Amino acid sequence: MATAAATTHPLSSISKPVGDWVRSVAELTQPDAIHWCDGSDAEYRSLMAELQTSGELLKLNPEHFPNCFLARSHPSDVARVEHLTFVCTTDREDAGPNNHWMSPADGHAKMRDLFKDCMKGRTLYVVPYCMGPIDSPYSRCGVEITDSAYVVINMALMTRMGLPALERIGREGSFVKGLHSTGELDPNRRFIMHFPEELAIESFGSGYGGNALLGKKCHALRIASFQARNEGWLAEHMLIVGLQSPQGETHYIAAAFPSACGKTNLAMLIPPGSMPGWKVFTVGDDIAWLHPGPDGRLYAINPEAGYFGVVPGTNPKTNRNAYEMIRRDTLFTNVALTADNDPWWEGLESGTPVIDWQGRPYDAKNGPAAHPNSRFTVSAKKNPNYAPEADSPRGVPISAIVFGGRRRGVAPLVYEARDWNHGVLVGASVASETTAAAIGEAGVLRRDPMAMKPFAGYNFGDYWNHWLAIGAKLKHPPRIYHVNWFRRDANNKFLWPGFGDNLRVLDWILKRCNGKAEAAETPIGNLPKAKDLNLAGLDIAPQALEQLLSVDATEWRAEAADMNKYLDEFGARTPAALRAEVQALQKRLG
Ligand code: OXD
Ligand code: MN
Repeated sequence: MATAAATTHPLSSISKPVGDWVRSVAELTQPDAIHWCDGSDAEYRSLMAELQTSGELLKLNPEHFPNCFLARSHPSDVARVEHLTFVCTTDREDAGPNNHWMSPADGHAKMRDLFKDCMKGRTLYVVPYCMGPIDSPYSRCGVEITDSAYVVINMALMTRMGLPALERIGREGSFVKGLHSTGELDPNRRFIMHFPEELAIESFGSGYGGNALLGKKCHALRIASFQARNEGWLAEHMLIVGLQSPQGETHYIAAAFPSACGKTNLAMLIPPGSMPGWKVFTVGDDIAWLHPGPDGRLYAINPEAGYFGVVPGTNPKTNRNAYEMIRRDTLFTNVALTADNDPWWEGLESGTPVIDWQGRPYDAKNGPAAHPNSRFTVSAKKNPNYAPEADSPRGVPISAIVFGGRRRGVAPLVYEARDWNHGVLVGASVASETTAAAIGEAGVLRRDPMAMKPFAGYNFGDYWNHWLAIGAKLKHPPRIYHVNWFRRDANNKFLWPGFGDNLRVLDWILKRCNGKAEAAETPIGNLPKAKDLNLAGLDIAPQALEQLLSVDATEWRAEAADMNKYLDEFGARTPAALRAEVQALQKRLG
């Protein structure tokens, strides 16, 4: 009986709605014990100890990687499952062709069957959390109920978790209800359901981050995007980075890229040696909540408090900050091990793996040593470039919005939208090659508008309309850009060095925002000429630059036609203004 479950709650701040909900979930799931999380250090240490005793966490070499641990997930549970992720709205059209849909009644019935008695023999953890600075009017709270201690410690690193959140929920009354159980990890009994009209999430059968840490993709993107439309703001799949020029002027940029396309690297960028005086501050690496501010500018907060980053490829050359950051106080998931019990991953460029991510002796015949979607979880405060403004309740003003995708051709290194509405088309046209962040074939080109294909909690037609409406409200809207760090030559080699050198492109963007840089007008938007980019100290062939900054009208005519076809999928919900933007583009292309 749930009522007999041993309950720990030294908390006086449990409001009736939270208490009632926890009680009803306990009745359904029948846990052996209920643990109310207070977010204290003692609680964190005790959960870490329990996870080590149970073998779910392995301590890594304490001399090389102090306070670092390794978790291994089930081999069938290593990424987000988009085909099992549903948005349950009363009207199917509200979820749109961009989401899998189920009626709320069917969704609840299906999940009730899965959750029934699923926590017998387990502990039910109640995890109150706040997405965003605890004292920000832009932040939103939730409570995740889970039977996974691994999820609790991840939520403790990724969100403002514990008593202050519970107290805020008590004051506000409303909160997002997230119910999660790892179930039996059976891929046939795995569903991630969203009920945006009820501010509720139900996730069963997966322990993987994006499916199980409900504050992240489920709340801060899918539910929040729906809420944001009703309330007049935007919840976006964007990093937020502050850039201080050698002249001491700081601007903030928000940038949307599909999963595993380098958002964390850009958010933690290290300026190349040939660009002295630049400073970079990370506000966020994955999600931005954007609000029109009282001065007519757009302000951003990062709802998260930690990073759940892709590990492979991280090394002192690609991202020294991240490399240093994850050498202590970090939780690794699905990386390999060296003989010294150090974590190892492809692209580390030192050490040798002896145990693969599944705990087997490493054998190249079995594939990569670390899973391509292996992850680190670490508190944002460990980032040497953590922006103090990341905790500011009012957020940071955004000067430019940057969209990007992973494309071997067509999209140039950078171009600038003509105005906000054109920028909405630029964002809506983002296309990218798929990556290991989601189950399915990698490397397939797909449309991923605003990098939100897996995360928009409602119909993209309505979503674009909302973007247009937000622009109309802003007296000083950010300028909008598109970048492509991934363009390749005829031999399939990357044309642009990427990483720290991306600052050269951001430098041009900021100069444009300040009216200090020139651009060439093209049918797709404004491009720098090679002379407008700071290329000092960069070894790049003139032909490579020419290719990076070229716009092929034939390719772009095909691109525009494809975009029109894509917009057709959303029928009458596609805004007329977006159609008009494609027509104008086609006219310019001739
Ligand atoms: C992520 C993702 O984990 O986008 O951030 O998949
Ligand atoms: Mn992401």
